[in-house]
Amino acid sequence: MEPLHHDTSTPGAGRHHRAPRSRTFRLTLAGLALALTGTGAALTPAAQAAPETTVQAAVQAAAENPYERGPAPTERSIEASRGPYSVSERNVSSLVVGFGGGTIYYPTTTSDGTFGAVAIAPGFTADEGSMAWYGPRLASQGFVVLTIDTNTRLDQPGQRGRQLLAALDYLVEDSAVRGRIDRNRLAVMGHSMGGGGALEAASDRPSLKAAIPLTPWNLDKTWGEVTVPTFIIGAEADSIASVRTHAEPFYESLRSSTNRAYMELNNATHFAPNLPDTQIAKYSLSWLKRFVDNDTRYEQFLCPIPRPSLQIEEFRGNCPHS
Ligand code: 9J3
Ligand code: ZN
Repeated sequence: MEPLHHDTSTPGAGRHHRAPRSRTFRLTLAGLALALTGTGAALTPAAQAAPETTVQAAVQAAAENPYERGPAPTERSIEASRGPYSVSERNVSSLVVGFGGGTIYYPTTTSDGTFGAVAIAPGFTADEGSMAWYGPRLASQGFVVLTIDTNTRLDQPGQRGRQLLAALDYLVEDSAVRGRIDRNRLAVMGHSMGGGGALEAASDRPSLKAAIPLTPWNLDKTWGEVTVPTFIIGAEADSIASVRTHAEPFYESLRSSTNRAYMELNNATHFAPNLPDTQIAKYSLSWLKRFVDNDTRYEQFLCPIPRPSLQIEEFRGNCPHS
């Protein structure tokens, strides 16, 4: 549907562009600092000034964003069906407490630091298989992903929200991959009642870094208490969770001071999020990278606000701000 009002920001407002920094550069920082410290003792204070300034600038740059993973993105890389990381999988037993089990998809390497993590819930009557495509798609770009089954397939959005949070707790506290995860960089996604659950989770746990409700369904229409950066995706032809009574009012109820965006898939149905979709993938990835990894290299895909296209009926949002 067409927006009642646009929330696009002034071009350039709140944007900050920085030159991309490569991972290799950061990995060599410690060595660089050590080398300079070692030789520094023999130098006069004047001679030290230049290299020390260089080191400080470099250390500051790394400290500004220690969470970047993978090479600088391109339109092609965010649309690709796989990113740069090889992906491994682990089953999570349905006997686990707090949610219904599921599958963890994670970057195989242990030589690239820790990763952010995202728990993903399915919709009413569905199981984790309906969300399986997000696992390797996002993990291969540098996230630990847990697609969950709910305790029962009839669980409502509030229950799905609590189960998403239990799944994140399990990931960072008990899972076999807990050592690979940065416990302070967590996100939730979900489809339909699972998307309604993602909103519930964001409302209940403001420390989350991102929420992405996909054709969300919820009886609660007002989410003004949410401060987690939230990207809502609706489908124009959704007759189960119509954008008029779900995705759009959910988005509009978010405060404009909250990082928020709304994308509506042109001509798409309620079940569009259950099959690989380039628009969902590229903008969800950009949202997770921008807000879970603080990776401003991905801001170019979110700001200026993407224009409508054959695939996108409309896009609303405020450009990412802190
Ligand atoms: O999770 C969903 O697909 C919710 C849509 C639904 O069936 O709601 C009706 C009660
Ligand atoms: Zn619309």
